Amino acid sequence: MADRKTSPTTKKSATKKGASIIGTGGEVHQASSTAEERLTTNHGVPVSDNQNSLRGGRRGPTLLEDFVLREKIQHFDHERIPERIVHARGSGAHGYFELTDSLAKFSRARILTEVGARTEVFVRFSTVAGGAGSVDTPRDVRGFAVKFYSKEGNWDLVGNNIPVFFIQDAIKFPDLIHSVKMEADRGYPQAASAHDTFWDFVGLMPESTHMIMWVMSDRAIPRSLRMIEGFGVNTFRLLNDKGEATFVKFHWRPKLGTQSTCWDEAVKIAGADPDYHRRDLYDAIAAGNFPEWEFGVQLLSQKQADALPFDILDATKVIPEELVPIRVIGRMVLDRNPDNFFAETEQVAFLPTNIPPGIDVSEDPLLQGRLFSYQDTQLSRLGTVNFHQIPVNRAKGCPFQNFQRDGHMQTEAFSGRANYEPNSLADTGEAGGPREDPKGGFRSFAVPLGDTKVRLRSETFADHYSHARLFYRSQTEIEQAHLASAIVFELSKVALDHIRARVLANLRNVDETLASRVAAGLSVELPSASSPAAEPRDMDASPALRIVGKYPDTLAGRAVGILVTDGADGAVVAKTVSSVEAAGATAKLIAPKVGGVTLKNGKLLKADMQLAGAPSVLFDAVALIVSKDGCEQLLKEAAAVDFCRDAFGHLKAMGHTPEGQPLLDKAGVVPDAGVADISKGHDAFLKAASTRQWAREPTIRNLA
Ligand code: HDE
Repeated sequence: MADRKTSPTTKKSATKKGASIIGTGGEVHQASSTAEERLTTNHGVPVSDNQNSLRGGRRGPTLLEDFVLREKIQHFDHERIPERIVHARGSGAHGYFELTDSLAKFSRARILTEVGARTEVFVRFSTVAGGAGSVDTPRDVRGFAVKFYSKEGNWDLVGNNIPVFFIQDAIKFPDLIHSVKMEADRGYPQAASAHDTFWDFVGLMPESTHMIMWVMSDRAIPRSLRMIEGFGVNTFRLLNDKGEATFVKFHWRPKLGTQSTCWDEAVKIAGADPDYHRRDLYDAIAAGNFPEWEFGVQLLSQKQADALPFDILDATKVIPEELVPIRVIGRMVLDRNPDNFFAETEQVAFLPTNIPPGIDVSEDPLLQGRLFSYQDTQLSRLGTVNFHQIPVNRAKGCPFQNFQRDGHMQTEAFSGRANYEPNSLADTGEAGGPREDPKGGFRSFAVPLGDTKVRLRSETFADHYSHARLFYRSQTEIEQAHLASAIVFELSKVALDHIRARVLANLRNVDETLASRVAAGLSVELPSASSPAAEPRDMDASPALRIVGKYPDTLAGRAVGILVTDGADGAVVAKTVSSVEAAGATAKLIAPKVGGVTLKNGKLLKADMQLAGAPSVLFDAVALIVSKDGCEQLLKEAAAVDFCRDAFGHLKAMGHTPEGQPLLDKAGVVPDAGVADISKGHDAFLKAASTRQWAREPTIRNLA
């Protein structure tokens, strides 16, 4: 098959070799000189004029006969396909997975047993609630879907950055999603959970409480897609050669650690750069800063699972790492941006049913529903049963071969007469086609069922609060305050009092102090507690559920914005840039005008960004390297004052030269450990920049 990766017209600019010629109407054409560069219709007819439609006279009507125009416009009219009903907004990347530790004792899947083997992957990160054109930084769950092109067929691990889910049974999914999406009559809010219908659903479905703790935590406002954890969420099984089963939970851990934004910052980023996460991922990969994750598993025997005080088939429960440790068995590196967003990121179709032999599903009722939903949704999105033939979806690690034929957009021309099985055509020398493989093929674990047919939730799913309590109580004080404040924010946007009251009544079962904090933050009376279906239990705290303090402080993979003015000291600028880059971060020079500034030594310094388009929310730390006159100019510039005020308010490290002090004063910046004079050295600034200044927070914000 011809290499379709690049089309001649996009890869090689016709302007290079093509000559400009004057058209009949005096217009300029870029003419091709070779057949390879020639613009054609979709059917290969060379196009002579791509500027003018065919008309009855120079000023006359357009003719129906113009098939070049009609084909082009018609194709354009159909360029959009239905966006995903959930996870519509996403960003993708290619990379590889490498196994570092064999799970041969537990699984016969080659991808989990061939140590050192590299498997190609395609990953798509996403938000859940917003449409495809929504912003990147709302408070939301992030999808973390990985397609491994394994030698035994594609394996899709379609996970999230949060290890639990809102509901226990797939039958509630449409209700959950309807409640969080834009309200049915008014068509808003977009990409936001802070509204009546979502919290109405939450209050009426106490099983969502644990997930609510996670979604109201800072994990739902990540700093970067390169810095999120990932989880398979549902419990799966591994099957070994002997047919023995082990339960498994899958985990991704980012090498750069997990860091989040502040809520006020996330809101402002949405305006400053709606593509903040997409750009960050693309730029990092383009610059060779390849994001990397460790891949880990939690393994449990049936006996261990039975001994747990909760049901591992219930996706609203987490198995604390302190109870069942994570065994790291591999790593994933994303090292290539997609060539084409639509062809790859938009058309990629993940299916939880894509699992190679040696991995199997569990009876988790949420997962069971997912097994149907994804295949089905691809049909409406991609429009054909042959969506597996789209290059990004193809089984690349091995051939696919069966007797399924025809259908819309069939791109394979299968040869031979055999399109059924069994057949005996091979006996006569013809191609008989593939045959089943009882030994190596996919087999399901022989799960004993023997129950009666019922529409009932198992009583082992009844406890809706213990894990929510575990999560809340395992957080640091900072994180607890953020979580409580996030609930206050969201419930403050809820207009109906009874909805707020019901949520508060449920929160009392999680933790009395949390409920009181939220009630105080709303300035409403605390209602009496709701009656739980099962009495919540106290569990041992799990520090692994925190973000703060979980990963080492680092500036690696982050960005520092350096605001400069005319007359700035070039030596300090150069030293700041080099020390930031040596710490593994990106340095961006920001100036009042993008052309740059004239330094103290008279040299011109080009800027990367203009101040108005580079607010400090886009950076992890900032530096202010200005002259006395330059600072005076900035005092009259609201964007400069906001730059400093926001950096301080978002708990960022701020480096500055003494000349910048008046601007810091005007912005209300109070000296603390995170505000450092860099005219004499960068150590204090770099140290502060590798984390947030949590100690500052109580001085600038009234948290719940
Ligand atoms: Fe999904 N989900 N989901 N989901 N999900 C989809 O499939 C669904 C659930 C997740 O980047 C859809 O191809 C049901 C849990 C991700 O393309 C759809 C239920 C988890 C993505 C669908 C769930 C996820 C999707 C929409 C409840 C974490 C984006 C488009 C039973 C483990 C994949 C599509 C991508 C996408 C159904 C719950 C993760 C409609 C019915 C739990 C990361 O089929």
